[in-house]
Amino acid sequence: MRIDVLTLFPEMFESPLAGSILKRAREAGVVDIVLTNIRDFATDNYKKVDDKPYGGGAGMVMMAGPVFDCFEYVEKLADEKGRVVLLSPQGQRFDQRKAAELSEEKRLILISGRYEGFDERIRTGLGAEQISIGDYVLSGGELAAMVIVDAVVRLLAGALGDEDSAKDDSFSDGLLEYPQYTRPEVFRGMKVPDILLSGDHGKIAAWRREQALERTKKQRPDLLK
Ligand code: 9D3
Repeated sequence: MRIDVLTLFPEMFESPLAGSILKRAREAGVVDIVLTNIRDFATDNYKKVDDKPYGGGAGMVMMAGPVFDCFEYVEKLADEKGRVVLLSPQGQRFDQRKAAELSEEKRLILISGRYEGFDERIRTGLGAEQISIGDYVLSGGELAAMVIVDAVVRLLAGALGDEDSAKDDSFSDGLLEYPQYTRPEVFRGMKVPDILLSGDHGKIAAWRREQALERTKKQRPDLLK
């Protein structure tokens, strides 16, 4: 997969991309992630990429020109057309299903914004879909883009060391994970449940299922509906 990210803050992506799974996936050639700075496509001497909203109101709006020029430059860097995603509080909520869907694509082009939003002609003109990562206010689209990159890339074949771990994740079966323990058997007086030490794999699987259900009911009843 190739992922292009258009952003005013490419340096924000450095640490996340240097982390273990994303780093390994890139080194293994599972994914190619290319960052392009929208500001490089500003046309005036001040490198201006935002302007006041027509009709008035607070804040600034991302100008169509620099984003369009940046997009058209990036689009030509590879043959594949790509699915265009605008990170926006107005978008559809990102979830594991959307991550799985995006992981099927050959190319993603993610556009993160700053300021109060994008000139509407960016969305309509580029035919972009909008994605939000949740109902809270971020300072910009960069962290949202990183969340999407991380969630998508770990689903790509060869990205994880253990091929089975992605499909075992919470949400993949619609339930939260069961409680996990590792050594020591007793920690500060708190003991590992006997059943996990019993060696009875049938009973262990049943216990885990029951715990997962119990937890989901208590913590996230919305997932059971
Ligand atoms: C006053 C209205 N605000 C919308 C809720 C303005 C506004 C705030 C923050 C507009 C853009 C932003 C920056 N956020 C994003 O670009 C963003 C975002 C988010 O804030 N929450 C969840 N997902 C996303 S994806 C992009």
